[in-house]
Amino acid sequence: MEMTLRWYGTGFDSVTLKQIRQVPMVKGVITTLYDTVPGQAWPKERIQAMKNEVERSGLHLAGIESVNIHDDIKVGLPSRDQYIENYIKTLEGLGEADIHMVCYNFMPVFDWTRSDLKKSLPDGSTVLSYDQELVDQIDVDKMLSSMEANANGFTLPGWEPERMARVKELFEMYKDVDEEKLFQNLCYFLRAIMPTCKKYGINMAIHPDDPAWPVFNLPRIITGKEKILRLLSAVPDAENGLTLCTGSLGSNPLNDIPDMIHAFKDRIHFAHVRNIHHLAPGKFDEAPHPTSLGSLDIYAIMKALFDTGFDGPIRPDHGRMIWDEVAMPGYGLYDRALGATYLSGLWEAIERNAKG
Ligand code: DNO
Repeated sequence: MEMTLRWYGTGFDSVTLKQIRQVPMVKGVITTLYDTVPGQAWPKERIQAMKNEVERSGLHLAGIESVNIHDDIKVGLPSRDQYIENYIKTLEGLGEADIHMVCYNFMPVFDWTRSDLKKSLPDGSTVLSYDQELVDQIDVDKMLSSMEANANGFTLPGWEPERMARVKELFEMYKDVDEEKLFQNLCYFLRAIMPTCKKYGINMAIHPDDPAWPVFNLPRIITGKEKILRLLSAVPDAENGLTLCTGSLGSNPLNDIPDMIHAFKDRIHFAHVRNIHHLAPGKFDEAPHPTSLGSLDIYAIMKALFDTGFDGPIRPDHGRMIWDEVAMPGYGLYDRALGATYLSGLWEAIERNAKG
């Protein structure tokens, strides 16, 4: 595995490449062109400039999170073919720049959803949290303004202001899209891009839905073992794989993540590892990474990744906000650096034990 940190790019992130370079064991970053919009073909010069900037700092560009998918592709409109063509152009640019992993999601309207971006814990830190009862009571507009108001001035990933400005229209677009239709549209998209992925050796890593159940009555299809296995077999190419996000899949306590890792094995192309604390059905806080501080067995998760020979990029995921840091919610430096070091320590112990 390659330990990485997510980085949003100069001008979009409070964390610098220099700081990331100083986190023990972190060798790479996962980044993106944060100011591109879904559906746009990424200019090759910009891809190369992004890569050069990362490499100048002594880090490896280990993959992209995300190349977002245009809603017309998710809804399955006739215009999707044009957007798929643009996506393919972006993949060609990435392949030519020697970038081989792309994380994306297929969630309608919203990417990840939280009801609170700054919940205080007894130790004075703040975390992201989710409470289905609260979400059921608020309307979408209120949700948008509270996400924006609590984001410390940052644009949250997947909550692009241009798209959110037409959120009502987006809901309208999805009104006839049920789970099956969404699934078929995903397969259509994947089948169309697979030849390019093969040509350039690009692994596509779909991100699970977060939380792992439908929100605002929108369909969600990447929520558990059976549904993910269905996708992996519907498009059986090795390049069609998964981002194993423990926090997203782990939001549903019925998801047994080590078991899923064994079931998906070499189709896991990227891993996001973080802990969450289940409080009640549909209600959880994000938690510090160590096993004993949350509900997920992070040791068992890392061991399952090791035992299945996982060799892709991995990153600590959302951290708490600690030590008075001001950053994009979930993406401060300090707690993610602690997370990276903890995960690297677990890996070292697991590896040395395996060697005897
Ligand atoms: C949130 C992230 C997601 C993720 C996308 C992948 O913090 O985990 O925004 O990057 O769903 O496309």
